[in-house]
Amino acid sequence: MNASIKLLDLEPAEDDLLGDVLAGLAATPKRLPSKYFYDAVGSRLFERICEQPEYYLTRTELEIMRDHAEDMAQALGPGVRLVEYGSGAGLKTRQLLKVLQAPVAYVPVEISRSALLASVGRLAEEFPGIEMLPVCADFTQRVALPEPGRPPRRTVVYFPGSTLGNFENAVAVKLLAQMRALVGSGGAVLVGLDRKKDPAMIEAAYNDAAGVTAEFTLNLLARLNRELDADFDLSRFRHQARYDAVKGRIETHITSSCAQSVSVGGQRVEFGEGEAMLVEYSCKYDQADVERMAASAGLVVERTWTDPSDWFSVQLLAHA
Ligand code: AVI
Repeated sequence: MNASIKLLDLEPAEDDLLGDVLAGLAATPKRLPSKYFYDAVGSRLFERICEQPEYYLTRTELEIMRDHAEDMAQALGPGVRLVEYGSGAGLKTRQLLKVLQAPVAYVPVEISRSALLASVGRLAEEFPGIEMLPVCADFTQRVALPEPGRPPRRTVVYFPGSTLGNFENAVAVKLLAQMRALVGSGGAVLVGLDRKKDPAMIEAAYNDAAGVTAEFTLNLLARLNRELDADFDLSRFRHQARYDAVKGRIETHITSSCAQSVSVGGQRVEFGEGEAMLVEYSCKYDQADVERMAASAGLVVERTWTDPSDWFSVQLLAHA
């Protein structure tokens, strides 16, 4: 590890894959946690999703960062301790770090130690003037922040990618409230959120023609075969992603094509023909939704940046 990188290891609890999966399969209706999509294969497939022509989210958020990062840096001001939820491997973080005014530290918070160290190592080379203080922790839990060499003027949590939209509303509000407490009264939260729009366009983003999203979804079952010695026959399950316009979210299911019995961790699980397991929500927000969600967490929207078509948004939230 680069000598200038100080890792704070909060030793997050290991995931209980078997326990979580058996609990989800015992529930009615069945469900599986979307966090388990991201093993090595799933993470590579997600990168490919981001390159699909139908998946407008990543491209559009990057466009917003390209066009408005300087304005965001101005709004954040000098001397920021920038905390990122996730490993910060992406271009969006680089665009922000490039333009921040004399930031005092960059603090990525990530549960995977290897992903964290790999990405922060690259960033340290690119930004030798910024103190790198990675924290190995589960950002859904309370996190203690490391103190930089220079005192920060304010702390800002950066949470790009509409990842907040993968949490149910109540959980998303809880996470925002935790971020509010973490940054303190002078701090802020900069969050990327996908917009509500033409349902056909949203559905296409989660049903790309090349079938990469379907492969990503079904990799969850392949992972259970690999890690829990399960015997899911992937050809007997299909990916289904539908937009619920009332709830404003994509609901992704894995649906059983026939009545079948599967062994998972030594237990038998029965599936009916057409039975669907919920595996992911991807929530979409109009500005009123963002304001409501922020208010429920004790925050207000200070600034909003969007692309010219208003497909995606980056929102600056501060203490109410
Ligand atoms: C990471 N997250 C914001 C993606 C999304 O759009 O909900 C995950 C994803 N699932 C299917 N495609 C992309």
